[in-house]
Amino acid sequence: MIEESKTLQLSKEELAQFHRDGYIGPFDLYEPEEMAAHLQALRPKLLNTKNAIYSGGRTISGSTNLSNYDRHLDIDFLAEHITRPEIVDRVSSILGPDTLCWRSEFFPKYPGDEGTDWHQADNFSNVAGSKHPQIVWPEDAEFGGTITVWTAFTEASVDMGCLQFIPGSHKSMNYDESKSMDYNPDLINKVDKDGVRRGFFGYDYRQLQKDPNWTPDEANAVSQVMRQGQFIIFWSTLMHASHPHLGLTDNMRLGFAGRYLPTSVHVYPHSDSLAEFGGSASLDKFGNVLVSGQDNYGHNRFVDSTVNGYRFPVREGSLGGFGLSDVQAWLLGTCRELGLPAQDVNANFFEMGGTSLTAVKLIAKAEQNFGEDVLPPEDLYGRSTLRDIAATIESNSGASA
Ligand SMILES: O=C(O)CCC(=O)C(=O)O
Ligand SMILES: [Fe+2]
Repeated sequence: MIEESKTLQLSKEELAQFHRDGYIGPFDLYEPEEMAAHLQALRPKLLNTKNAIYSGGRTISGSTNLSNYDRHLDIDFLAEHITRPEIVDRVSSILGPDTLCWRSEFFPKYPGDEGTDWHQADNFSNVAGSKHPQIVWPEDAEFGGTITVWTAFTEASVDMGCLQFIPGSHKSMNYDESKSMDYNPDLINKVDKDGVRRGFFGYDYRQLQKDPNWTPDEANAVSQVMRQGQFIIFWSTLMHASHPHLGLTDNMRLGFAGRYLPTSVHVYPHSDSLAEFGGSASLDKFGNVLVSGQDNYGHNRFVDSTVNGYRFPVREGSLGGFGLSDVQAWLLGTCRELGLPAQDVNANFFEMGGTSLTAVKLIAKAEQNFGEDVLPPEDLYGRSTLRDIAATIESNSGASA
């Protein structure tokens, strides 16, 4: 069991690549025939929005809309999908052991549809009518954004509108999500941008540019061709887009995005409804799904089953499964939150990029969690592998190994 889950974590090399490029994959999840069969069974369920948590009201408009959000809360196959160990273990090897899924979304592209505009999302107030951030990281976190796992429910070729990424672009934002965009569904499929038809589901993402004269560095863009049933993992702060669907085939392209966060992030802290794409929906029935580990913060709402009663399986905190002590697992997760690529307890805090500033933050977090003076600076600087740091905390706090 432990051996099995271990193979699903990202390797040290993959993790380093992810931190450098802002994405990793694609990975195989379903065989194409298997995915095709799931999709066939799924289609009628997608159309039946009776039990969907945002059904009714003003949820439907434009080509993407609120009624295709969070269907993992009412469709069992999607509930299983977002909790698949192949996905969750890889995500939690990036985010730490305690991970939640806060959103899922379909991205359909029909033959002839425009490509998706280049964009980055940090706090997801980007298309929100109210302009409240939808996710808020702890104040001292180096990260922002969310991990997106985009699964190709159909084939995604260049001609059918596969994703495009600009590697390494996830570390600085070219867009200001506090600016507003006008929603104009009449322009969908009608706007040409540097020779390519692109839009953002009725919005024009260029309106959020920090510098109106800047243009994305498309020469460095890479196309993510994926076969049916594969998934790819990327930071939402990565510059991403998709090609138009050229209509050379009658088949649509369908992507399904699951979005993940550590439990330390606040989800929808400022709102009890969503207002996007010209529609709106109450968050009354919304809940996050804990997919791995546990929630030690208590500031988010969770649901433990779908509206139909399917219970979401929770992966054991993927780090805890490897014989790590609680403090070691906490330390690995915390280092990742601080932006360090911590893969195992043999890593050295300073060699993997810890600075005096990150050291101060780590000490403060350790004190917050385990008590005053549990991590004296001289001990942190003297014995700096994560194993040693955890041992220091354990012996000073009386926490058991
Ligand atoms: O599928 C697309 O065209 C866009 C997907 C996307 O922007 C996302 O998953 O964040
Ligand atoms: Fe996106």
